[in-house]
Amino acid sequence: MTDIAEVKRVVVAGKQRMTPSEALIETLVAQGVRDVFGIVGSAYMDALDLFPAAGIRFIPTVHEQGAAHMADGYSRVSGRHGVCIGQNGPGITNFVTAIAAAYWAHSPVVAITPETGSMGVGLGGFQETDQLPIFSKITKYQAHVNNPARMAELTARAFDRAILELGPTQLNIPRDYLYGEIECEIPAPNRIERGPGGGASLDAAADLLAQARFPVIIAGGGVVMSNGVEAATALAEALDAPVCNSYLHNDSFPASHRLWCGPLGYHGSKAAMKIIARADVVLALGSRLGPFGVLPQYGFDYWPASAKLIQVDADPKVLGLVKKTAVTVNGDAREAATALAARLAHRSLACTANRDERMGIVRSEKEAWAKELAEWDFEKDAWSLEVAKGSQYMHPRQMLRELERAMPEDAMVSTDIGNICQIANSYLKFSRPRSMFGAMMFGNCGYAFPTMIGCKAGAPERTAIAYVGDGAWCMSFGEILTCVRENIPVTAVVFNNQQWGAEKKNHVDFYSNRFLGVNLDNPSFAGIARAMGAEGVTVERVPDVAEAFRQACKAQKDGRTTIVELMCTRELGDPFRRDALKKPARLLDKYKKFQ
Ligand SMILES: Cc1ncc(C[n+]2csc(CCOP(=O)(O)OP(=O)(O)O)c2C)c(N)n1
Ligand SMILES: [Mg+2]
Repeated sequence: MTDIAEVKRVVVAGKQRMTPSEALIETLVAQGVRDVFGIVGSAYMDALDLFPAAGIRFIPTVHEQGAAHMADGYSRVSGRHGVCIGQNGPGITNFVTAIAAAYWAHSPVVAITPETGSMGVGLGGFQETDQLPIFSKITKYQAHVNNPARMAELTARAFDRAILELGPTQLNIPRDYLYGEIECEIPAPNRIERGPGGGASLDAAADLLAQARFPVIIAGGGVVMSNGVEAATALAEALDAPVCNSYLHNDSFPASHRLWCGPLGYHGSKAAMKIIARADVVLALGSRLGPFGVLPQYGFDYWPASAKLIQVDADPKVLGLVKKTAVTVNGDAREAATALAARLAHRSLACTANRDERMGIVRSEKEAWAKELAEWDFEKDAWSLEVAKGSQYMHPRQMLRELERAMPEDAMVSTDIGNICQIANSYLKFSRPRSMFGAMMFGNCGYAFPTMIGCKAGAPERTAIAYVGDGAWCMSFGEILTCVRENIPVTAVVFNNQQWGAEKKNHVDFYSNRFLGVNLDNPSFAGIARAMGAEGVTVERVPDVAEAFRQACKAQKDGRTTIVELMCTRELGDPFRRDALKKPARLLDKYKKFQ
C-alpha cells in the first residue's frame, strides 16, 4: 500500500497524453487537494485507484451526506477546498442536504458527481438521474464534462470558482468519460486577488465613520474567511468601536478583547444587542446581514433603524439586500478594514470626544449580561418549571456553563440545530477565528457531528467538539464509525432531553401542548458509542460535566472518540421561529377544537 505522506505531489508539466482519470487526479493535485470524502462506487473506481499514488487520502464515510458535511467542515477550518465524491444516482442525491448547507455557509466545497454513462442517458438504466438540475440552486457553479478531453480544464474551473464565488461547485462527469486517452495540459490554479472595494465608496465609508458619535462594528463570517480578524481589530481599536459578532460567527472577533460585545441573533448576547441599539453608524464587515440573524430577540428589536449602515462584502449581490444601507463597499473584509483604518489614521474622529462614556457603556452592558447569564440557572416559563420539577436530570443552562468553563483553548466547536444547541450560543466564546461551525442558515439537523469530523481531518492538532441534540444525533451518529475506522478522533456532546425540543417548544407556545411526534424514547447513546468502538459516558449531574468533558477532549490526543451523553430536563428556551408561527385558526367544525 502506498504511504500517502511519502508521495511527492508534483503535477505533470506541459501537454501530455493521459487518461481522463489521470487528468482529473492530476488537476486535484494541482489544486492542492489532500483529502477527499466519499463512499466508494463503480462510477469513479478508475480514478479512485490513483488516489494513493497521487498523495490524496480517500476518507470513506458511512453516508454521503456525512461526506459532504465533512468536506464543508474541512473547508471552513482550513480555508481550502473540501471535496466529496460518490456513486452516480443515489450516492450523489445523498449529497444534496449537505451541499445546501455548505451553500449557506459559503464553503468552497467541490462535489464531484460521476453521472450515468453518456451512451445510457435517458434510457433508465441503473442509477440514473439528471444530476445538474438537482444542484442548480445550491451551487455557485456547475461544470459538466461534455467531452473527456476537457476533464482537466473543467475540473480546474470547478475548483477555481468555488474559491472565487465562495460556495460549493459541482463537477459532473459522465462515468464513461473517465476512460480513454486524451492530450491535455493540467491548468495551474487561477486565484483572483480581491481588493478592498471601490475608492469612492471607501472614502464615503471613512467619512461616515469619522463623523460617527457611536460607531459599532458587526464582524461577519467574511472577516473569518478573509483571515481578517487582525485587520478588523486594528480598525475597531482605531475607533474604539465596540464589535458584535454576526449570528453564529462567535469566532469573528476575539471574546477576550475589551471591545468585544458578543453575538447578535438568536440566543445571542443582550450586551451586543443593547450596545448596537445605541449606534448612529454601523459597519457590517463581511456580513450579508441575513434576515434570521438580525431578528428581535428577548422581546427586543435592537436593530438601530435610524443608524447609517455601511455594509462591506465580497459578494456584491448581498449588499443592501436585507437592510437599508448608506454606503456599500464591494470588497474583501480584511482588505476593506485595512483600507478604512488607513483612511482614518490621520483624521479627527467625532467619537473620540465621548470615548470614556462609550467604553463605560460597553463595560457595564457586558458585566450586566455576564451576571444575568451566571444567575440564569433554568427556564422560567410555566411549562419548563413543570417538567423540570422533580427531574433528576440537568438544567441545560447549568450544563452549558460547565462546558464553557472546561472548554479547551484550541477548541473547534460545531453546533447543530435544536433548542439546547441554540441556547449554547450564549456560552460559546472564542479567542481565534475558524473555531465555531454552526449549521448556519440552511439549518439542518444532523449537521454538527459530520462537519466536526471534517474539521478534525483539516486541523488534526486542534480539539474537535460537536454539540448535538438527541434527535439530531440519531440522524448523524452513524459517522462514529468514520471516526473509529479512519482514526479521526472527535468529542460529541449529546444533549439528551428525550425530545425534538425545538419543535416541541412550538407545540407548547402555539398548539396548547398537543404533542405529536416530538417525544423520543432513546436507547443509551453512550452504549451505542461503545458498541461502535468509541468511548461513551453518560452524565446526569452538573458537577460531573466538566470532568467528563475534559477527559473526552483529552482522549483525542490518544486517538479516541468519545460520546458524552448529557441527560437534561425537558425544559425549553425561547423558540426558533417566533417570527414565523401563528396561533392556529380552524374553520371546519371537525377541527374546531384544535385552536
Ligand atoms: C433535517 C431537519 N429535519 C427537521 C428539522 C426541524 N427541526 C428543527 S429543530 C428540531 C428539533 C431538534 O431536536 P434535538 O436535536 O433533540 O435538539 P433539542 O431541540 O431537543 O435541543 C427539528 C426536528 C430540521 N431543522 N432539520
Ligand atoms: Mg432533544
